[in-house]
Amino acid sequence: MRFDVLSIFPEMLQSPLNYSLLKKAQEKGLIRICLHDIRHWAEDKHKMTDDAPYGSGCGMVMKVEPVERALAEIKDTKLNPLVVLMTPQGEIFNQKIASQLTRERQIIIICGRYEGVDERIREHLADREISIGDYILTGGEPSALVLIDAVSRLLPGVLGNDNSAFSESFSQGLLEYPQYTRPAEYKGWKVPEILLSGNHAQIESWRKRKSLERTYQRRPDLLGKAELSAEDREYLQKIKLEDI
Ligand code: JCZ
Repeated sequence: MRFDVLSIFPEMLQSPLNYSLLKKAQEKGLIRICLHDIRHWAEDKHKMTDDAPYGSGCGMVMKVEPVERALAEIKDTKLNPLVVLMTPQGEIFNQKIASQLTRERQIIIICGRYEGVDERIREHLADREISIGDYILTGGEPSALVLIDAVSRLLPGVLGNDNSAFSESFSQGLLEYPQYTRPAEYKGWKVPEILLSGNHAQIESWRKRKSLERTYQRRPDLLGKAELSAEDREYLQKIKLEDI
């Protein structure tokens, strides 16, 4: 999978993409991330990538021509690239979208800056507009990092253990159960006895119950879409009645 990022501050992304699993994934050739400075495609002598909005108003708007020229050069048509515009007005990013995007071969991400982008970028150049949540950032770069990270970790070989991507929060639609490691007791704070028992069936059942409790307490909105067994539903009823 190839990611291309268009930004006027590509250095902002350099360091965060070069640690840990994303760094290893690039070294292993599982993903390739190319950062591009939009200014490179600015034509005038001032290398302008923004301009004042038509109809007046404060702030500046990202120009369409440099982005169009950049796309023309970066798009690898053999890979049928997907162009994503990061914006607060896009569909809200989630695990399902991350999973859909793993099917792409080239994702080109346009990061806006200033007060926003010329509407024609949205209309004519982007295939998809994505927001990482309902809050306003100074630019699209942090969103691009989030998208690349969330998509990359789902690709085969990126995580050490192929199963770990799936057993985590959201994949079954539930929040993660509590985890502990040594020591078994610290300052009187104890690890639940059951986890030390070695009884794997009981541990699995405890974990599932904790996931259900936590999801009910913190994110009841997730329960509607979660994949629940008859046993899970029964336990959930009990939680609701006892109001755990
Ligand atoms: C350009 N400000 C691009 C995206 N989810 C989210 N929040 N904020 C953004 C975003 C903000 C921006 C630009 C200027 C994206």
